[in-house]
Amino acid sequence: MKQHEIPGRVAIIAGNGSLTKIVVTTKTSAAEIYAHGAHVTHFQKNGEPPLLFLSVKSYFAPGKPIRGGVPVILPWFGNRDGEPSHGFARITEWQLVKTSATSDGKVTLRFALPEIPGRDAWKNLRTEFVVTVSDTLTMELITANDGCEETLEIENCLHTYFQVGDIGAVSVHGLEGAAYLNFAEGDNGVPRPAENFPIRINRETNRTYIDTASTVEIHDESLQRKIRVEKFNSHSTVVWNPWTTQKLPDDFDPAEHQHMVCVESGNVKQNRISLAPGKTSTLKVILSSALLK
Ligand code: TA6
Repeated sequence: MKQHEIPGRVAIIAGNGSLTKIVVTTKTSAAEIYAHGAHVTHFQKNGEPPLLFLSVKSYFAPGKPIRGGVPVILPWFGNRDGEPSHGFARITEWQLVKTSATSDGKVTLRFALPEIPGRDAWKNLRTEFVVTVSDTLTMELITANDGCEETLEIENCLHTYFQVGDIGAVSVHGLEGAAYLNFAEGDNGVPRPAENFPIRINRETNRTYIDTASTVEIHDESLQRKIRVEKFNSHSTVVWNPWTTQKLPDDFDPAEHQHMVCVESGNVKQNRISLAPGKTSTLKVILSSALLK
C-alpha cells in the first residue's frame, strides 16, 4: 500500500493494534483513516477541536468494529441473528486503490471493498468508498449491482460519531417536523410524531427519522461550534446517544456519552435501497464546521 503515499499529504503507517492507518495532512486540516472498515477515525480543522469522537476504549482488532469516527454500515443496519451488527463492511479490511492531492491541498482516498469468502449472496455488490479531506470532510459510499439477474436489497449508513464539549449544551437542528421511530429505553421502533423544536439530549436517545433528506446542524454551546451534516441520496437520519443506560460492549466508557452524539446519514428500514442489476447508488455526506455565532 506504500505506493499510495504522497509526501507531505499522505502517509501510511501501523496504527492502533498494528492496523494499517492512512494519515492525511492538508493545508487546513488533518485526518486519519484505517483500512480496517475504511474507517475514518479522525478529522480536525487546524485550530479547532477534533470533529469526530473516538472512544478511548475502542477495539482495533480484526473482526471487531472501531468505536467512534465514521463506521461504514453496509449491507444491513442494526442487528441480524447470527450476523455482525450493522453489516460486515466495517469489520472488513478494505483495499486502498487510489490517492490524489490537488494543488490547493485537497486529498482524496479511494477504497474498494474486496470480495468476502462465504458472502456469495453479496458477490455482485461492488462497493467503493471515497474520502475527500480539505477544510470539510466529504465521504461517498458507492454501491453497484454487477449482477444481471437479482435485485439486491441493501441498507447503507455513515454512522458518524461527533465530538461535543458537553452533551447538555448541544441541540440538533433540521429534523423539526419529521416523524421518527424510537429505539431508546426498550422501544423497538415505536413511531413517534414530529416535534417542532430542536432535539436536546438528556437521556438515552435513539431515533430513526424516515423519509428525510434534510441537512442537520449540531449546535455545541460548550465548544461554541456548529457542525453541519449535509447529505445526498440519503432518506434516513439516525440520532443516537447511549447515555448511561444503553448496554454497550466494553469498547465505550459510559462517561463518554457526555462528549459524543451520533448523527447518521443513510437509507435504512423503510428507506432501504432496492439495487437492480446494473444500477449504482451513491450515498454522499459533507461534514463542515463553523463558529457558533
Ligand atoms: O445507530 C444507533 C444504533 O443502532 C444503536 O442502537 C446502537 O446499537 C449503535 O447503533 C451502535 O451499534 P454498535 O453495533 O456499533 O454497538
